[in-house]
Amino acid sequence: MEGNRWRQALARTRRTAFGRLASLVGATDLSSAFWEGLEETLVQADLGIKIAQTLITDLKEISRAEGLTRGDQILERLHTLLLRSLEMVPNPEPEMRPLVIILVGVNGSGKTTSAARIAHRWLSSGDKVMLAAADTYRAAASEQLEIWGDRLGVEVITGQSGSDPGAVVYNAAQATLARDVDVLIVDTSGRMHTEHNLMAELQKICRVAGKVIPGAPHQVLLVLDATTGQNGLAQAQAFTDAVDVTGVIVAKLDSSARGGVGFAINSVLGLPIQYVGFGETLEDLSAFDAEAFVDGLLAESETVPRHEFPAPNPHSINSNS
Ligand SMILES: Nc1nc2c(ncn2[C@@H]2O[C@H](COP(=O)(O)OP(=O)(O)OP(=O)(O)O)[C@@H](O)[C@H]2O)c(=O)[nH]1
Ligand SMILES: [Mg+2]
Repeated sequence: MEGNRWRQALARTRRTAFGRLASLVGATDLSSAFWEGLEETLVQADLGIKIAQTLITDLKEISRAEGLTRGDQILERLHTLLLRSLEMVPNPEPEMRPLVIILVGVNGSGKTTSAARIAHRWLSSGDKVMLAAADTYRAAASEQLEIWGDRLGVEVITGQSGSDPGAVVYNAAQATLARDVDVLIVDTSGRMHTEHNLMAELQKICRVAGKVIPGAPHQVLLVLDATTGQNGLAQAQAFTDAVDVTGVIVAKLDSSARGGVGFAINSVLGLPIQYVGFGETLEDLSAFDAEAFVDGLLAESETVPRHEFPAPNPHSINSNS
């Protein structure tokens, strides 16, 4: 995804939180109001109190050590520190075939939509894809995935409503082998982090996949709803405890004013952000790009202070004088 799309995707977070930086930076000296305003901005973007405070402490230290006096200088350093905090790069896409990818997460986080978008990605790279509707709880869930399957031209393995999701995964894994499928993408039902039996069910789904296809699942992606911010992170922990999650999909970045939660994912969950979702179409999923992410958040606030605008060139042929 090019820079513009990232900026669009992050517009809400930028406007609600980081947009304030422009006026903060406009005020020249590094007063206590400046630092408070900066910390508030970071908290409002939902980076989490701990990260926000660490950033402020580090920035104050840097400004002392380097003798910085202007807001724009601090903003530059903030850019660097934010980028550095996104230390975990997305995992390289696994090369083995068949590849099994399982999507997990709380209710409504964006799993099914993400399953379709990931299918679209693999199709685009020339792989044969299959979808498994292991969400057998809601009758409408399989249907939703089948509609995506139709649109993508991809076979969807489903089960009876209320049936064992492990059985769906078993059938899908068998079908993957039988039909020489390259990538099997498993959509699971949403579950609350407190539902221990449903967490155990996820473990079973993973075990079943591994019994049919050795080494599977190769990717377990935890789908987080960016609009839930830090709250979503607290819930996510139960998933990383239950199964070997390999990475995070941050969905709904476009609807969120809490995109700053992205900065806490590495440190809190110990996981890389693999993809971000920024809309409802098949194209609206992108591999995570730390630089574009930080740029998208800070874009509009990187204004040149008034006194630094270049003086008009008196020799310019466009000069009015
Ligand atoms: N704006 C926006 N909407 C999204 C994004 N991803 C998902 N959605 C919407 O969020 C809603 C829920 O998405 P689903 O993919 O059905 O979520 P789910 O996790 O499968 O939900 P359950 O199966 O009920 O747990 C749908 O209306 C999606 O269109 C995104 O990146 N941006
Ligand atoms: Mg779903």
